[in-house]
Amino acid sequence: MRGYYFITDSALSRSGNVQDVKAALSAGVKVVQYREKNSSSASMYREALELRTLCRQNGALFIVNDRIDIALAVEADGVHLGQEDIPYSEARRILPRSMIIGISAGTLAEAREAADYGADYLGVGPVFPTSTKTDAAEPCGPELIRIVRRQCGLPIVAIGGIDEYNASEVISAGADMICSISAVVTHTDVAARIKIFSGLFDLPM
Ligand code: 3NM
Repeated sequence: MRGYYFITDSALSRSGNVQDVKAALSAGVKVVQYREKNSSSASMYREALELRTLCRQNGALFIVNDRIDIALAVEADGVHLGQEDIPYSEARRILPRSMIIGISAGTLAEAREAADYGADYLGVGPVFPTSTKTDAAEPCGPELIRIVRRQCGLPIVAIGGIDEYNASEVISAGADMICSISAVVTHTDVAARIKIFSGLFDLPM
């Protein structure tokens, strides 16, 4: 799959996660990740259920960041796990085989390890400096995308500090999908912002 990978951020959002996801789906997004760091489990469950329904109605995959319990409860399509989250092997053991597991990698070693485990896709980043994720590692640059593209067979979602000015470079380096949280959800017209990024995939490389 190629295109824009949408991630929610209620702390940065102007209109809230539900409105943002509706806008993303209207812009043609086919993968939505629910990433919520500041809510109770009860409100996460309710919101995830609503988002999951919206995604299903629009033929988009619904992925939950970190929270395997919420993902299972709402029958999400998958989970996304960071290096500090529950290990891949445990997640694979708990989750139905059909559920997607994406793993964050900030180095080639992490990408190779995730590929060896059998992850379904890689989130590679932060590509550029970002203030959205407070504990983000050192930026890896588009060069890591290029290297991972050559050395691992997995789909790559590039993330971290990507904006409309540097996104083409990341796509040319081999990213299958790109995500840009702050450059999208801090704006009032989320759909229009996404279309800027998804339009870059149509350009000749
Ligand atoms: N994960 P922005 S960087 C959620 O490197 C997240 O794994 C990252 O936000 C990683 O597009 C990041 O605003 C934040 O820079 C991305």
